[in-house]
This record gives sequence, C-alpha cells and structure tokens, in this order.
Amino acid sequence: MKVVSARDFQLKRENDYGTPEQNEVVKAIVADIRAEGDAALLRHTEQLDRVRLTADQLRVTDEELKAAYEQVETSFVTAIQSAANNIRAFHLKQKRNSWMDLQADGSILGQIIRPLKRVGVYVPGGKAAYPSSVLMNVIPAQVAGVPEIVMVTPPSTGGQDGVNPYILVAAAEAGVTEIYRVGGAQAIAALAYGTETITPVDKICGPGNIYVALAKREVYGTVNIDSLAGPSEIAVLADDSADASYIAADLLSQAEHDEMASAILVTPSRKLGEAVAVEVQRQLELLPRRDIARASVDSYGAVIITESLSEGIEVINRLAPEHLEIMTEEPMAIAGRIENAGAIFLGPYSSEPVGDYFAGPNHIIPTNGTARFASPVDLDDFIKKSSLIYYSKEALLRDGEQIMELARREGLEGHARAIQIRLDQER
Ligand code: HSO
Ligand code: ZN
Repeated sequence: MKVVSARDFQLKRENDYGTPEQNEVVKAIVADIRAEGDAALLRHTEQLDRVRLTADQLRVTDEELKAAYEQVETSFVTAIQSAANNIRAFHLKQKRNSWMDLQADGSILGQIIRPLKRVGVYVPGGKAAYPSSVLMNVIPAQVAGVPEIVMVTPPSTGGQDGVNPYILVAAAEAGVTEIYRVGGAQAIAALAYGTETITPVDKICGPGNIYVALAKREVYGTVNIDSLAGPSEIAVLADDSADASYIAADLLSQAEHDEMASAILVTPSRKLGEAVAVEVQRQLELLPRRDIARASVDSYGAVIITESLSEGIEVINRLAPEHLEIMTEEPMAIAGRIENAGAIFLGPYSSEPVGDYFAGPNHIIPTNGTARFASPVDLDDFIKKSSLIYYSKEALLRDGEQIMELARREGLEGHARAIQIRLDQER
C-alpha cells in the first residue's frame, strides 16, 4: 500500500458508462423484451445464462423456497433474522406521515405520502450475490408499505442447482415470495416493460454488473431506478490512539469486495500510517480473497499522511467516502466536522462489517464522491408524495387578483380567466 502526503495524493475516480458495444447490446436486449415479452426473455436467458427454461419455470416455487431452508445452516437463518429485526427497527424511525395544515381562512394545504405500489429488486449472481443486500433493499420497501415486492436473480447463482439458497432464504425472511430466475439486462427490461409472466414495476433497485447498470439507465423514465452504485469504499481517519491491526483488517474488509474497491487511511501519524501499511500486507496474504483484495489495495488503496487532524478532515470531506471510520481519541468531536460521508462509524468497535450486516442502517450508500449530494437508501426511496390543495372561497377572493397578475405576465390569459370567472360570480 502506498504511503503518500495529502499533497501528493491523486484520487482515482472512474465512472463506468460502458463501451459503445455494451450500450448497443443492452439497447437491443431491452428492445427485444419490450417487443416479444417472455419469448425474448427465455431466448436471452438461454443465450447468456446458458439455462433453458419455459415460461412456467420462470417463477421460483414455494416448494423451492422451502427446500432452500434445508440447504442452509440454522445459524445462518438465526443471524439473518436478527439482522432483519435491526434493519426493520432502524428504518421504522424514518416513517413519515401525511400532513394537512388548516389555514385561518378555511383553506387546507397538505401532503399525502403513499408507498410505491410495485418494486423490483435485482439480486446479482457471481461475487456480489449478497443475502444481506436482499434485506437492505427489501426491508425499507416493506416498512414504507410497498404491497408488491418482486425479486429477480440469475437462474443459476447456486451453480447447477438453481438459485443460491442463501439468497432465497434471505428473501423469504424479508417477506418476498414473488421471485423470478432471470438476470442481466433482460431481467431489468422485463421488470420495466412487463412480459406475459412478469407484471411491470414502478421502480427497480439493486446492484448488478455493467449490463444491468446500463439497462437500468435505459429504462429510467419508464420506471424509476435507484442510484447506480459503484464499488465499495472505505476511508479511515485515525490518530496515534488507534490500533493498526484493526485498521488494516477494516481496510481489507472492503478491499475484498472488488478489484476496484477503494480502501484509504488518512492520518497525521506517520508511525501509524507505516504500521498499517505493513499490517495490510501481512493480513492480505492470509485472506481467501487475497487476489481481489490485492488488486484493490494496489490500484485504489493508500495511506495519506496529513499535517494535522484538521487537514485529515479536509481530505475526508474531499473524498466524500461511502464509509468513514473515525478512530481517534475523541471521534464524536470529529463527526460534527464531517460534511461528506455516506455512513460514519465511530470508535474502535464500530468496524464496518457491523454496519454492512447488522446494526440497522442501510448498507446501500452513495459511492464515487456522490455522498456530496446523495444519501443512503431509506424509506424515502419507496414513497411518493402528492400535494393537497383546498382553497376556500374567502382565500380565492383574497388572492385572485394576484394570481391573475402572474398569469397575464406569462401571457396565459386562459389561466387568468379560470380565476376571473369565479371572482365575477362570487364577488
Ligand atoms: N460494503 C458493501 C455491502 C456489503 N458488505 C454486503 C458485505 N456484504 C456496501 O458498500
Ligand atoms: Zn462490505
């Protein structure tokens, strides 16, 4: 891991919008599904996932869901249930109520909050098939009151035997029973436009590979989508009071996600920085996913030595990391000075995996510097609002002239007359 001064640190930020060929492929798949429905969905599944299905095999059956429980450890089921309880409790605090404000003139203004009706959650296969992410997408939707939550996942995430049983158990524990074994751009198109088997949704969430991300961009507007999340990021801000081996372990916990994950230590202590760099190399060699973690650490990892803790805070605010761990003598005092970070973990015992799996806050968090303006997934991602306007006669008589003034200055006489006709009659 390279050790550099704050001045010499060059941030690598890459936005992946795909190659022109990838964009073309995705456009073609989406158009096919839109035009031909199930037939195209099955054809692309056979071609891309090498699994041959009929339309009535697309949906995962209740028997398969039950059978999944036989394939996983009971300790896993217990842990998923505990995590689900914590995630539910945390998101319940975000509940918003509809409101109405009765004005002195008898008018009523307000906002009606409603859940989205139907949400689709994409669960990738491969190295990012995470049961924990099923909970993080589904539970907020459920707490928000979304009545229909569907899941799609590639047909053989568990090898020959079909869908990964850990994914299925997590889905069942979160309360999802409508699951389709389709993945890739074809699954996103099916959720957006619907097929004979799959009813279209209002919003699509969940991470995926480049084809999934491009397909989500392609269908955006027909449906809503969540953010296009990038590889995981961790930044640690620490002083001499921190334990180098804890920091190294936490950096590696995210480096192991992806070759493009980033793990960065920011510290005014050169002694700590060098100790962490050594410790990262030592622990790295002992990790099962060392090849992924090494690639991440070599290309995107760094120890940044600052002049002071204050300069460290500035560096963090510029990075706007997805996750920030503060391991200093007084972490709380520093938290208030952090302007840009998706999730802030305080003190030596709040290791990032505590948040990734268990504490309750969502682990789908803005990456790539977007914590400057974006927030972790929460209930607001699964609701919509309608404005409510009830004007009393008294209020209209009072405000009518001003409304017409604005309408006429915009050259919209029809607007003005809609008001005028009432004033003429009621005055
Ligand atoms: N750290 C990831 C979430 C995750 N970690 C899932 C383990 N499983 C989000 O950046
Ligand atoms: Zn993680």
